[in-house]
Amino acid sequence: MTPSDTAATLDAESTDPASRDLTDGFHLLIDALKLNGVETIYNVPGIPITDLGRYAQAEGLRVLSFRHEQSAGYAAAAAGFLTKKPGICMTVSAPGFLNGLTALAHATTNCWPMILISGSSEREVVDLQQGDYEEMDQLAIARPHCKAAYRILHARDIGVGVARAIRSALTGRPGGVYLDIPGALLGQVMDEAEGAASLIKVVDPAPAHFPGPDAVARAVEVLQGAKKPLIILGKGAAYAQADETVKRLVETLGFPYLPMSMAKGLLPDTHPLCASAARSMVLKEADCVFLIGARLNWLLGHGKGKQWGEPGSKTFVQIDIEPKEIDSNQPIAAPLVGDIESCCTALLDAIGDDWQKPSEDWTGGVSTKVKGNVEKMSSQLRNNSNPMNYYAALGVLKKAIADRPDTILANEGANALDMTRSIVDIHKPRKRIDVGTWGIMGVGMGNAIAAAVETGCPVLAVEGDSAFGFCGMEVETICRYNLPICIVVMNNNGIYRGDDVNKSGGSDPAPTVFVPDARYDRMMEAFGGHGVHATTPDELGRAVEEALSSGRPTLINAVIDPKAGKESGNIGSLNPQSVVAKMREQAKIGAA
Ligand code: ADP
Ligand code: TZD
Ligand code: MG
Repeated sequence: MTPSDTAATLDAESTDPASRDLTDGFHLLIDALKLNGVETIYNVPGIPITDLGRYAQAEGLRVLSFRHEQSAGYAAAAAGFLTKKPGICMTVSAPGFLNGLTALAHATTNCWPMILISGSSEREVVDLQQGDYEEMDQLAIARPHCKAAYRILHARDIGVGVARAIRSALTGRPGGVYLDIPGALLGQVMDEAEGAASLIKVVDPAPAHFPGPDAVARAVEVLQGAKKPLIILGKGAAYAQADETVKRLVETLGFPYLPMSMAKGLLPDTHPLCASAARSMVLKEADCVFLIGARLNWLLGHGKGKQWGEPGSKTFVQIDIEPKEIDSNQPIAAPLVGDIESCCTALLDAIGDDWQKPSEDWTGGVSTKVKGNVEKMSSQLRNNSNPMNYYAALGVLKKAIADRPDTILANEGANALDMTRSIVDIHKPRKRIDVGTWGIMGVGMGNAIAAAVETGCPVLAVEGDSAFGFCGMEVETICRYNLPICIVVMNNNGIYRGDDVNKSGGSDPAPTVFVPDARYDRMMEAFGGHGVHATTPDELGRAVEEALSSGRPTLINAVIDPKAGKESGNIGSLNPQSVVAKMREQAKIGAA
């Protein structure tokens, strides 16, 4: 501890509100967060925020300490998605701040509300670059990676700073906000009554945005004109918590729909209009695509290319709260700029009793395709291959989630992600949380912890062995807080596959390969949780059932055939090597 840090740290007696007529930066910050409904802080302690965590806990906030800021930040981001309130992550300066910054950028990219609060060195020293302990111009570094960034220099401004952070995170398109807290701010004192009067309770931070009547009429006309319409539900629709209205709209329109990864369960994946199992067919054949809280970004091939059929064959309708999203990739014939609830309600009000659902030719054709593909898949899931492939293991996990539909599925990896997404049905809204817009590894434990903490529901975390490695130390956090999380590590000995070889013939393993037959279950045992080594679907099924019914922290090391995975999972076409291979193939054909 530095001398200035000691000076800034107040006597522990000051946690007793009755004995105070002065308040300080620590307590004003805590009071401002509490006044705005914050209940949980995800953090890693250290100078200058150690006492902030202690005082926050003393004042009734739940303060969860992680082993690495990145996981604490991912948990805060996930909390934002699940609760529609900003998740709060708290870190120390420079390195702790940078560790949390990836999560802040991830939250912003995913349009989730989150606030990263980082302690920082004094501005005077930072700006003259005089070499303070963990010195860094954090505000400048954070700014390009988030929606807004603020620094508070005076205790009397804490109320305004927190209010601005909360409103910025939530209003319009949600995102990450950075709040810079110099250590000296926390130690500032002021009159308690004046301090209390300076706090702001944010009123209506995410006001309803109604689409104009012209926009609604235009959208109804385009949708009614479609012969082969398709809805794509995105995680913006899941975030919006307009579940009943979205369901009513989809069913009233009678359009087949495709849920994006985290929109799965908004309507159950087993719903008669769900077209997930006919994805290629509907993307190719639809003449009108109605995007509800989904962007035409890389995850949808930017709305063009082979998977989308003939160029120019589609008309797009889009609901989004962010006006600049419209026309970002494809021309949008009928934009509805507003929040999901208001836009869907306006559409429902505008489509009269004379609404014509699409023809049976289209919807019947889609459901026949779905049924055929679901049947094909179910025979693949009933296999007892030894070692297990992804189908064998996931058939069991699909049943576990169907039996307990309140379980939240956290998921990451490459094959472990793509196969789980396509095999495991989700039955309720916001019950799946994964790698998001960036396809980022290492979010699994933060996502799982936030899911358990924020909802109280059991969590099943399906993790590639590589993905788990980015955040695995958080099993200690899970055990420490005794969270109802069952982790299944799909252990195929490596990234994508575990059977690659070093082509130089040298003794180093190939770059994508890990220690073979590692026992991840023992990591959980090291901290008092339950570890299971599962080599068959039966063993896996029993262990998952026991974990979900007991709520005991559990890690199941599921042994997967090292040859079972595909390079890069479903996104091999994004690998530059696939372009080189195609060019070589064409050159060979040309030469022959
Ligand atoms: P996915 O990856 O599931 O396709 P995206 O993250 O690409 O979803 O898109 C989510 C979209 O939802 C973003 O463009 C965001 O602006 C929008 N959005 C977020 N919240 C709301 C809301 N309450 N109302 C309308 N649109 C929203
Ligand atoms: N680093 C980060 C932060 N995000 C990434 N997406 C990657 C690296 C690259 N990457 C992927 O895109 S998937 C993956 C990596 C390292 C791991 C895949 O291996 P896995 O899953 O064991 O998690 P499977 O089942 O073996 O495919
Ligand atoms: Mg793997």
